[in-house]
Amino acid sequence: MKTQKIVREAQSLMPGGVSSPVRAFKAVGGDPIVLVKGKGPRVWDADGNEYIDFLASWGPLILGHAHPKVVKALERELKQGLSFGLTNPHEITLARLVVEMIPSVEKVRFVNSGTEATMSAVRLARGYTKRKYVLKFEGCYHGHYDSLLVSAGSGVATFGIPGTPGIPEEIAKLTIVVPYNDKEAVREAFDRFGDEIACVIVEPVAGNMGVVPPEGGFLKFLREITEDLGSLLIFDEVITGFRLSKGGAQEVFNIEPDITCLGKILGGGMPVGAYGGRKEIMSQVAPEGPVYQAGTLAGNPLAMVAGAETLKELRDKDPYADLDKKASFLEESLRDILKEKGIPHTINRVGSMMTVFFTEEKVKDFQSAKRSDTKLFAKFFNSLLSEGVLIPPSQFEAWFVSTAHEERDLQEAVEKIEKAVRGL
Ligand code: KE4
Repeated sequence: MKTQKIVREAQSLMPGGVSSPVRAFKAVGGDPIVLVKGKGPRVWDADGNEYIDFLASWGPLILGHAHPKVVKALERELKQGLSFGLTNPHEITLARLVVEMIPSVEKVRFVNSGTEATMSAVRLARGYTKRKYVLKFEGCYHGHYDSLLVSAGSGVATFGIPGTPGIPEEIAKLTIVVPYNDKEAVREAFDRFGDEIACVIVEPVAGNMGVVPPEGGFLKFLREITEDLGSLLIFDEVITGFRLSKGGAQEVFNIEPDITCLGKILGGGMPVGAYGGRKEIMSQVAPEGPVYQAGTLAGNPLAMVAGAETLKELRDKDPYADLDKKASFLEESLRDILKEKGIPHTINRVGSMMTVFFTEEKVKDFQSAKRSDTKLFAKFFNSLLSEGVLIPPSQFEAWFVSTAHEERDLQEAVEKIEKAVRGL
């Protein structure tokens, strides 16, 4: 088996044999697969097995794998060189698309990952407000920046504790962690720390505890309380940006954050992150202002070109109603299959991102998500994999439907899911 050989060699050269922990399949057991090719809605592993893909590289591939327009644009640009380290025209093309599509963004800075985007946004918020506390939500993941890799402390609205070794508690203490969708807890945090909170950072639709939508005016509440108390509202739209609409979650929910973080789809599969907002805030970013942030490969021409082709396709084709229809078919079919088999479950879906939880209760925050049967999820994942369907190897992630998933692909996926569930 080529895969096993590759995995063994990888494990001898890289921690856990991976470039990112979740790829080691620890949450679902068994050997990870190694992917070598993607085309449209499908991927192939090192042993030639084919999968209908709902991982979509964790979200970027809303147009499917190797979209012809993206590949052609990269081939053209490649011949011009790979990187210059000075401004290139493609940065301006992508910046103009971001400003045109994301309602709250007047100016944008490109970085190389979602983590860099959220890290820089928090530093900007602290620099702009001259305050030090950050408020985040349990179960929301914003990349591996120290101040955001913080778990909830004991009791509600208290100081955070390090989410991993290597983060000094002095840093974790500057982050307050409260439950998602819990307005009372947010109010309590502001009662305690109000005029010292630099920013509230939130996934406007959570994707990292599995999909959990905002409830009962949660986002409007965050917008109002931050406005009233002089904190900045940061929308981490690394997943939802260009996923839920051309203007991301902020367009769907009609809420304008102060800073928006972007990534994933923004690069169309190439490494790109960004943060942006009103000119008045972004003018604080070096060299225009004093808040420092930099990056050797930021604005890389190849990455800019891949992102621009992707966003142009989304802007011009506006596929969101169709994506919603396709994902609704997948959701309803999955629901019927699990009901038929008598398996307790709940499915959360917003547009073309969804998660099935094996629990009967409503999943509205991380605690309820964690009460789902993750052992059954692991069996479900591996059963699907052996039938040729690839979903994220973790209960606390989102499935993604792309424009490349045609009806026949979804029908085939449903048949495979039906077979996989029969075997549970
Ligand atoms: P990156 O640094 O991985 O590009 O982005 C960090 C990040 C920021 N904000 C949100 C809402 C995110 O979802 C992410 C990264 N997402 C995870 C999975 N949901 C990436 C997969 C991985 O860690 O390997």
